[in-house]
Amino acid sequence: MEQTLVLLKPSALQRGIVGEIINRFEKKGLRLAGMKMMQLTDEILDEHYAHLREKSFFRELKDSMMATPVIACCLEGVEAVQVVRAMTGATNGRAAAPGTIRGDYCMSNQHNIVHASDSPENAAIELARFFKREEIFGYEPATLSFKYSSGER
Ligand code: IDP
Ligand code: MG
Repeated sequence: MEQTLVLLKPSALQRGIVGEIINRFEKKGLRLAGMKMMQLTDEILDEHYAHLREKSFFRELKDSMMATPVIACCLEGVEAVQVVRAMTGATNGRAAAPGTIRGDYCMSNQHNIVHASDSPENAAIELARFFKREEIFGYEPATLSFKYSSGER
């Protein structure tokens, strides 16, 4: 089954909505396979946001991601990457559809509550960046047969 990385950004911690956001993923039926609080560094953000290195907002983005610790989550499910991206919504909270996390909880292009991996390939790279192997847990959900038909699992 597919796994994806979600980071609850400092904007989520400062707003006190960490539980609400995680609750959405749990209710959807995604399995929480890993979760930890961590203080990000310049080095890890240089890697994580390498595609934005040339942008004028890069420094401010990195500073905003280090303003408090973040909560890193590994979520698992069938097609988890695209499911979580759909739940996350467009990058800019003002443009994100109501019903999505960014659409419901923020007004900003930068302070947009969550990071979510954008492809299975990047999810694997990002999970390895934020989690050690032993921090990802492989228990079987008791409700699995009620979440997916046998052909879907
Ligand atoms: P994504 O988070 O929706 O995948 P990316 O383009 O990968 O969007 O950008 C990573 C993060 O960089 C965004 O979540 C947001 O916090 C920040 N960001 C992206 N574009 C802008 C911008 O134009 N101004 C300020 N911050 C931005
Ligand atoms: Mg991205």
